[in-house]
Amino acid sequence: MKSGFVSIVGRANVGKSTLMNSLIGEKIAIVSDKPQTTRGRVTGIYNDDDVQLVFIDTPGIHTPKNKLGEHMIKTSAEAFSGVDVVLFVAEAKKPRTAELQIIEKLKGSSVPVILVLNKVDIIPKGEVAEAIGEYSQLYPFASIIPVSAKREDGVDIVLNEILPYIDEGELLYPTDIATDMTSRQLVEEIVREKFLNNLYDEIPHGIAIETVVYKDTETTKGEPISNININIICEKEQHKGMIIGKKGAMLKKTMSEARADIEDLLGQKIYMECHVKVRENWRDNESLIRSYGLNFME
Ligand SMILES: Nc1nc2c(ncn2[C@@H]2O[C@H](COP(=O)(O)OP(=O)(O)OP(=O)(O)O)[C@@H](O)[C@H]2O)c(=O)[nH]1
Ligand SMILES: [Mg+2]
Repeated sequence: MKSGFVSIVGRANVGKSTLMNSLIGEKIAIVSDKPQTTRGRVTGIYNDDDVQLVFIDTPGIHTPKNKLGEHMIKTSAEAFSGVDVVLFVAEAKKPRTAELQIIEKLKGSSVPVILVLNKVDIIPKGEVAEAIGEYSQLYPFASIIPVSAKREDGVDIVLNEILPYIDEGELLYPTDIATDMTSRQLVEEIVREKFLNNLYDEIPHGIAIETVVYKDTETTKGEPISNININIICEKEQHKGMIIGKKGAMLKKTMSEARADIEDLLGQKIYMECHVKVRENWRDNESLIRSYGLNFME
């Protein structure tokens, strides 16, 4: 039996969470077309007959604009060490400043780094080849693998390249779970994902989900159902209006999309209520950040 930890790092929006989901074959990490979707450490567990890999998806590296951003960057910085392999994800294009800065950080670490060049489905072949050439001059990567995480192309090669660096070891988690996140955390993330997809500009970035009640119970027919009551926290009164929408249409649509995904993931029914609350500038308020569980490194 082999087991080990693999972290996934890179600039925001390059497809780290999409890659993790396709590596483990399950949708655990939320994905959106907006940068800074992932806010903390998200684990995804891969199992086969003789190996268990614990993937650690991290927030995209960016220049923080508030205290929440600083927490996110700290979480990412931790992922450069204390693991068996680092997957460094970038788009299959010439490296940008953010990538060059990440490479500088890698230079201080002795962990093998596999470079995953993503989104090859939308990048011309010549550009991909050029990117491989440039990156190979910059750092002694254990390997460089072009993939399309979205189409699950090349993802099996990434798994094969990881295996030589994984030592003999005991199971780290039971083999029937895909993450160590609680149902409550998964629900909060799915709701946030739907708002990221449905709203624009700063509004979804200023949303946090706070669970008030999470109670597993049974319907009158004896089927399992969870009663969930959440607060949707936003930063401004004006944002609250956008979140609720005309005659409540936005809130209704978003919550019904979330409920469908949550019931799929949990494999049971839920009953979910929500309230929208304003907490001015919560992203710069340490005690609110902590109360929403977003202080991952403390
Ligand atoms: N065309 C294409 N799009 C992709 C691919 N992988 C991811 N994407 C898209 O890129 C966007 C960002 O994907 P995420 O997986 O959320 O990126 P991330 O790196 O986790 O982003 P942060 O959590 O914000 O750091 C989404 O719109 C994805 O659908 C790919 O292989 N091809
Ligand atoms: Mg992500």
